[in-house]
Parts: sequence; structure tokens; C-alpha cells
Amino acid sequence: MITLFHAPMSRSTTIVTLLEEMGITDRVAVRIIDIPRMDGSGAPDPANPHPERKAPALVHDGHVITERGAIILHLTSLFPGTGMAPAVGTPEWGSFATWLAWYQGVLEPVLIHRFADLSHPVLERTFRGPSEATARLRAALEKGPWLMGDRYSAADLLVHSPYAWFNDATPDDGLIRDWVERCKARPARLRVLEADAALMKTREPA
Ligand SMILES: N[C@@H](CCC(=O)N[C@@H](CS)C(=O)NCC(=O)O)C(=O)O
Repeated sequence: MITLFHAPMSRSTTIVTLLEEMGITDRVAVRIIDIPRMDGSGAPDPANPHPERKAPALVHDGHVITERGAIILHLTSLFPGTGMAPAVGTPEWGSFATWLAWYQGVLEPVLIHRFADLSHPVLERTFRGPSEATARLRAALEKGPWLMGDRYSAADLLVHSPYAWFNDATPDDGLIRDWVERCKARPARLRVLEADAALMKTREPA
């Protein structure tokens, strides 16, 4: 039994999109939860098993899996051959895992530091900064057209996600902007966004 705890229009939207892209919506139950939102609406949901009541959380036979990179690794390993990741144990899988870990451990912190207008030599030394992140994306996309080469994968789905939400954060680089637009245009993403928008309406006061 696998259940995804999803707050519409949040980071868990990435995982609902992954379910669509992998064609496994019948294998994972999706439970809608509330979270506190930046605009002051929402609240921590007692039904949410995430230790900090964040979204997403995936529960698989009582095990709570958090962090999108880990959830993506778990689902793509559990349901191989669904087209969103290389086969586990291949060299390509190592590159795939690198993109997911780099996203969680480097790119998201770098973007958050910039958003919060934070800079410090320790941050720079630990994470580097936006120009190094841009160079890394550009180097992959020069080979492209996707991060892993000729196939769209869950690496593209995760890594493009902050740029899809925050257009201003997208580097002013044609190659990267084109890639973000191609990721944004995926039919699975558009379907999930439409469903999320409908769910958001149901939480608005009448
Ligand atoms: N690093 C986590 C971040 C999860 C996260 O921060 N989720 C936000 C939604 S976009 C949340 O649940 N916020 C509610 C809160 O901070 O209480 C991931 O990528 O899964």
C-alpha cells in the first residue's frame, strides 16, 4: 500500500506529475492534505505523516519517505521501465541520482539563499552560487536536449521545478529558458496543474 500526501500547488505537485508521467496513478493513492501557505492561509494537517507536516510525504507499508529526490528514487526504482529513470545499477542511474541529490543538496539551497538575499563566504564555499549552478545546467543542456541526454526524465521534472514556479529565478540563458518551457509544456504537468487549480478552489472561502 503506497499513499502520497499531496498539498495542491506545492512541491508535492512534482510527485503527482511523476505518477502521471510514469502511468502509475492506479498504483499510488493520493491523499489531499493542508499545509501552511506563504499567504497565511492553511495550517499543519494532523493527517500528514511528514515529521514537519510538510508536503510531499510518501508512505509505503508504514515507512515514511520525504524529500522529493528520495521519493523520486523510491518510485522509479519500485516501478522500473516506466520511462522516467535509467535502470538501477547502470552508470546512467548514477548520473540520474546525481541530478536529484544535486537539486536537493545544492540547487535549492542556492536559489533560496538568493531569494532571501543571503551571502556569506561559508555559503559560497559549501554550495557555490547561481553562476556555477547555471554553468552545470548549461553543460548538460548543450548535449541535451534533456539533462540526461535524449530522453525527458524525472531529473528534468525535479530540477526545472523552481524555475517553473518562479520565472525570475530562471537564468537569462536561452538554452536553459527553452528547456524550462519544454518541461512546463508536458501534457502530464498541464493536467496536474488543472486538477490542482480545481482543488485550490475548493479550499477558498465562498
Ligand atoms: N525539501 C523538501 C521541502 C518540502 C517543503 O518545504 N514543502 C512545502 C510546500 S512547497 C511545505 O510543506 N511547507 C509547509 C510548511 O513549511 O509547514 C522537498 O523537496 O520535498
